[in-house]
Amino acid sequence: MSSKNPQRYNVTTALPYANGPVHIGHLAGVYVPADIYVRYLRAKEKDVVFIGGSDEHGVPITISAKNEGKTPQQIVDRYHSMIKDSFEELGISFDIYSRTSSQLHHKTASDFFKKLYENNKLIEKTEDQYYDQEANQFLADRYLLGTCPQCGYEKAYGDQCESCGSSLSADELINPVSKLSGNKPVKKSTKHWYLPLDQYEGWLRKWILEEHKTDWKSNVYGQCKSWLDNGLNPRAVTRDLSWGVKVPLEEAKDKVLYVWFDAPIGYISATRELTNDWEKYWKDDDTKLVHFIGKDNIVFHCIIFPSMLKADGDYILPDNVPANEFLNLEGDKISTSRNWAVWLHEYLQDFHGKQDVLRYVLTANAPETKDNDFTWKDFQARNNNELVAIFGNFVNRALVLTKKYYEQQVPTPDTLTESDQEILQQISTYPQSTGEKIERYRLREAQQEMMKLARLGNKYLADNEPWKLIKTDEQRVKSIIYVALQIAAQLAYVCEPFLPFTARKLKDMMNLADRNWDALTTQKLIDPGHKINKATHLFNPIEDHEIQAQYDKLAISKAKNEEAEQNLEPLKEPVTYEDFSKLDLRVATILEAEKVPKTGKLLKITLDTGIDKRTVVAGIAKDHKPEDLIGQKVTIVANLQPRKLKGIESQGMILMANNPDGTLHFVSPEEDSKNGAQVN
Ligand code: B3M
Ligand code: ZN
Repeated sequence: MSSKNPQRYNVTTALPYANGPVHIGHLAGVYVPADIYVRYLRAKEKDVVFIGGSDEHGVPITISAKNEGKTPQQIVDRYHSMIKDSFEELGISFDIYSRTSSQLHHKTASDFFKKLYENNKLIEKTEDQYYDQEANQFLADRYLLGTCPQCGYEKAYGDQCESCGSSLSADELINPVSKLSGNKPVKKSTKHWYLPLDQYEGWLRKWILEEHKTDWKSNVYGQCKSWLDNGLNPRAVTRDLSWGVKVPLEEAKDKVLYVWFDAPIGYISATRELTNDWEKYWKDDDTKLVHFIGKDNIVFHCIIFPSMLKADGDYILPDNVPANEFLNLEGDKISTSRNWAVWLHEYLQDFHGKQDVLRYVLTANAPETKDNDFTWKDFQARNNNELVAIFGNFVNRALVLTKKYYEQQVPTPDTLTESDQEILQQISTYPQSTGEKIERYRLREAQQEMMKLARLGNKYLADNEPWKLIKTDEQRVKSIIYVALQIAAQLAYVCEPFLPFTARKLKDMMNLADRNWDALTTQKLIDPGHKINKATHLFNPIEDHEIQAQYDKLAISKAKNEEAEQNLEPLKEPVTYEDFSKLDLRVATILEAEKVPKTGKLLKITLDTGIDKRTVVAGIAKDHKPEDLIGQKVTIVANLQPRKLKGIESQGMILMANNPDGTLHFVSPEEDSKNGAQVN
């Protein structure tokens, strides 16, 4: 366990796949919270490295490349620079934003693998795996499509069914086909290397379920506990792919490291690229290692990567992994494929100069303990009613009145009333009350604390109305403006982790030097006579038409998605009459139907085919109740090879029309058709 008073910090952020731009979900989940945390540490002059970079391997990238007719390198080059530039413009202040296609990363990752291999920390297994003879390629994960054994969904992947969410292994898929050629794959033996996670189960239970029971977020702890309670299995760390980090073994020349093995090592290679002193950030117990990620990456950062580090033996382990939940958009899941997102690079164009507004709204709605929602209406309201009307209004009044009454100099206060003293005392507590929340990764609460300071200032001026009092009690106004400027100065420092662009502007306007966060616990941040500069507006109202433009954009995506859902499946390749004539299509009638237990979609159906009575299993339960089917005339493929579905032998297939909206309808012959009649 790393020390309670760390000498230095190593803060990493999930490496986004470089096969598309980043969106507000990524920012709210990972990058804005991480940046707040790091900026706070830097304000305390801590030794911190802030690590980011692009994840450039993995099947998603090769599929994007294939779809676009580009090479994987061209895909990652395009998106790596787009992502890097947009993070920079939003003020995500990485010390380095690296990439896993770099040579240094390939060396670091293959050396990491080699050390585990040489220290016998890996197990080898030769197994039969699916292989596409036409594409001349093994079919890993997303390259395989087939029927889900759990729910009958016919486009499940080799590693996961997106319909019922089950995680699958390729061998469980029914009737698998290659996504590359559409052909039925063959089995071919291949050797892979596995990390024996099961051997780390005892240690992980102690490290997570005991040592981190109280300091890790409940959503993280809970997911780890369920993974451990389900038992861990050896996990393949190599793949039969060409795009990735080559496995450094003579016998594995045509294999690469599994992307989730190499990607977390990207944090280490990026640190190596940043500083020769990298080892003190990865191998010294006086370093506090924190991984900022989204909830879908918890198992990789809390179970798999720590087991890799443990197996190596020289590395420290993460002190915390404050994973956030997901952010939705206008009540719907953010989706890259359905273009249902607010893309960071587009936001920066549409709302130029309003980086802090997005940071503020995403932090105010941060999905820290549960999924949350972003709406453009809320975005506009928070800008106009909080940033403009409270934060900006207060600062503008304080600075404009200082110019108007005291030629931009901080006045010497007259006697301070009790409430003035009370206010000055309160101001001095905000750095600590805000900092405590940041250190516990409660960034939404921390930002609310910062805004309490702005509300305090706004209320102080509204209650004291110096613009009226100036006519009757000039001495009193000096005290009021003096106190107001102390609040504004404190706000300039305390808002920096959240609103870095605003903090810079406000410090410039108030002519403030940088200060260590711990030196902010004072009742006097600026002295009488201190010269301030000209005030400008920190925030501007967002108009309805700007928001409407965003809703119009989303409406186009929505329309396109609905249209896409109407779109029919593209025609398959032409077949000869001979091919067709091999099918024996017949009229049949349903005699009985019942649900197959523990599946969402399967029905067991007894048919009268005119030739025989037989059982067929069909994935139609979502659209058809068994009791409604008795007597239904159907068309079947009567000579389909029988196959087992959930332990039941299915002797044929009932033809269904698969509507674009996903509903299934019978292809029924006319009522007076006879059972057994051939369909040509
Ligand atoms: N590339 C991004 C994701 O799963 C994945 C993170 C890697 S962090 C080492 O969204
Ligand atoms: Zn399924």
